Amino acid sequence: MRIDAVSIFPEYLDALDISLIGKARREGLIDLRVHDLRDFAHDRHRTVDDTPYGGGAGMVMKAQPWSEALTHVLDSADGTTGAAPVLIVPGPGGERFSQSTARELAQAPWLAFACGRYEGIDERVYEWAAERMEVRVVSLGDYVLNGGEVAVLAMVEAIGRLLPGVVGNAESLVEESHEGGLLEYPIYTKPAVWSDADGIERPVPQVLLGGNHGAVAQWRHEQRLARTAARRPDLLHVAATTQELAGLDHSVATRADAAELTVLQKACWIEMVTPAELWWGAPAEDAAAVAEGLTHWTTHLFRSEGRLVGSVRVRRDPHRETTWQIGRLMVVPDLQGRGLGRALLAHAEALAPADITTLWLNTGADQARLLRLYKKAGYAVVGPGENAGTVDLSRPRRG
Ligand code: JEH
Repeated sequence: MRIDAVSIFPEYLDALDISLIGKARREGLIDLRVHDLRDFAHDRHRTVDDTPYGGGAGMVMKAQPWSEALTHVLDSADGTTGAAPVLIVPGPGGERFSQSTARELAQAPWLAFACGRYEGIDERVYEWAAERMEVRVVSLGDYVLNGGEVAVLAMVEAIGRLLPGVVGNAESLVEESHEGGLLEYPIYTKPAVWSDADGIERPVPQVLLGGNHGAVAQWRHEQRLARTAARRPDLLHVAATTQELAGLDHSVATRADAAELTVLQKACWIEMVTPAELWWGAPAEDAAAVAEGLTHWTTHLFRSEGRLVGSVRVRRDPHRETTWQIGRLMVVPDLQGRGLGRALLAHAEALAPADITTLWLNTGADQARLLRLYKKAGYAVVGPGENAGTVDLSRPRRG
């Protein structure tokens, strides 16, 4: 990937020589070129700012040095970059930068960053640039920095590590934080008991030392839920958005819900035509198997006056990162046919992160009412499922 950055403090970006991004530059995976904006100011003092029209505090960056600097960048286009870069202008009033922004920008062959200072850049620079390239004003978060350089360091690092070959371990990219909408679990390394400087012995949680992989996965999932509830409760409340589910209590399933979920599963498939053994395990699963499933999926529960009436589970496809898997859509038999299933599906779809391009489902081939529901929602059968007697369905995320 080709990256250009323009700044009045080019040394600020020297940090990009270090560590993984520095290594990627030396290996030629990232071609980062930093430009000094003052090289494009032609007066004795190399002036890049002036007072704001209409009054107000501080100084504004002049249009002329910026248009010349960006022209210099545009003129360096080559066979690998395409005609023009995507221009990213960090600013406190921009769209919020997120992991999905990073994923999106990592697809571009050429990015250019314009680091403002003072109160920002003359508005006519944005108009001028937009006539020549795609321009995005992007903010790191809701706090005020003194300029765009720190934002560029953060964005280049977030984007750079997504480029093929930059982060050695491909798995570390799959296992990103926020997967399934939850925060990450706590991590530990040796020694198993650490004596701190006050002589206090701090052991690693026992479950991690036992070699019981199922127990470890369950513990980690519970830790993720507890942390998310404590630090980012907003991530647990996407449910409220779906109108039809507004009257129900929403929660994300924990191991404590496994028994109840097992009962719901059996109730939902009791009238199945096909013998349970012939297709996916759902009706046959015991509480332990259901609990195991909770560690690989985020399962959303809906209750009415405490009673579990419906559930659906979601996750990013472990093998295709832009596919969102939806499964185990269940509504208690006495409430079926009232639109709850459709609402659960909409809820599961709404949970998909922004970079998801494909929605995917698997169901029993004989589940006529579910198949009708999915087809009405725009899904098409794409082939037989992994388990006998099941089919896979999918649809593009946007119609
Ligand atoms: C800041 C680029 C170029 C300071 C104040 C104002 C806020 C209300 N997340 C981020 N925060 N700040 C930046 C950023 C990013 N990305 C950022 C920059 C520049 C990025 C110059 N500055 C300094 C600066 C004006 N205030 C903005 N307002 C919402 C608190 C009050 C006015 C502009 C530019």
